[in-house]
Amino acid sequence: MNAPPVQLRIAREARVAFASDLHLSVSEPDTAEMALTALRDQARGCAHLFLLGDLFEMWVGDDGADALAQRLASLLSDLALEGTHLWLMRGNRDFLLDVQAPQLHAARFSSRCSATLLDDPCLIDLHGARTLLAHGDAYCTDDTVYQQWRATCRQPAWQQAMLSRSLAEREALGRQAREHSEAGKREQSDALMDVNLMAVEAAMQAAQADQLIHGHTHRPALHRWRDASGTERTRLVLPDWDARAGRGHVIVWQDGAPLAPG
Ligand SMILES: [Mn+2]
Repeated sequence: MNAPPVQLRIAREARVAFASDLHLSVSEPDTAEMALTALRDQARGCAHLFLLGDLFEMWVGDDGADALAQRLASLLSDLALEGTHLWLMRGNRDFLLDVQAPQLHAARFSSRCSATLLDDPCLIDLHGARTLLAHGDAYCTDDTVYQQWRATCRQPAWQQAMLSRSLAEREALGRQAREHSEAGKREQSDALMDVNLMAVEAAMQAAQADQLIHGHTHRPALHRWRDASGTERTRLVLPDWDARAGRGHVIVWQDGAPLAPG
């Protein structure tokens, strides 16, 4: 099997910052302040900053960008001016980020951030290691109800139908979907909400990746293990952000490994 090509090579000298699951929302101002401040302070001076999905608690189209989204965009643009390369990935909350439609009269959000949108997953060479970047929800295969929804809401026809609705309608639908998913979460078992290790190994094998970096599960950890074939694998799970719980930080990769937070 031919190894898929890497989309980006990052030299060992380059410091790289990763974050995901900021879940920015005007209803959680403390978390938003904490996340924006940390991004500005910790990503400064890094050669690259990767934001791997769920930047926003809800995203109903690029025309719905609120004051918080504008602040993130200008913060990221400032970092770009200072020389940091910016990369965004969609999550399961902001899956409509950057999706274009004839009815939308708004610039792509990534361009407002001076960032490049990445596919999920995306393979890079990080300090010499083949590294798969993903939001992480695709590997939660035990949650079959969610996977059905994921397949639906990623169909171009579904997305275009959604974006043809008015912004007010989309916001109302988004709020409904969120309430529904919060109620569903409380009823679901813990294991269902985590990644399936077989799905993780299959994805890493297909990409011939040594490392996987993802968010989504809100279970920050650095996992190292050997799979059945004896191949050594690393999986870094990024933290989500919650000011009340004191959770959330930017992970900085330096000299081939993540630095300890703090
Ligand atoms: Mn997520």
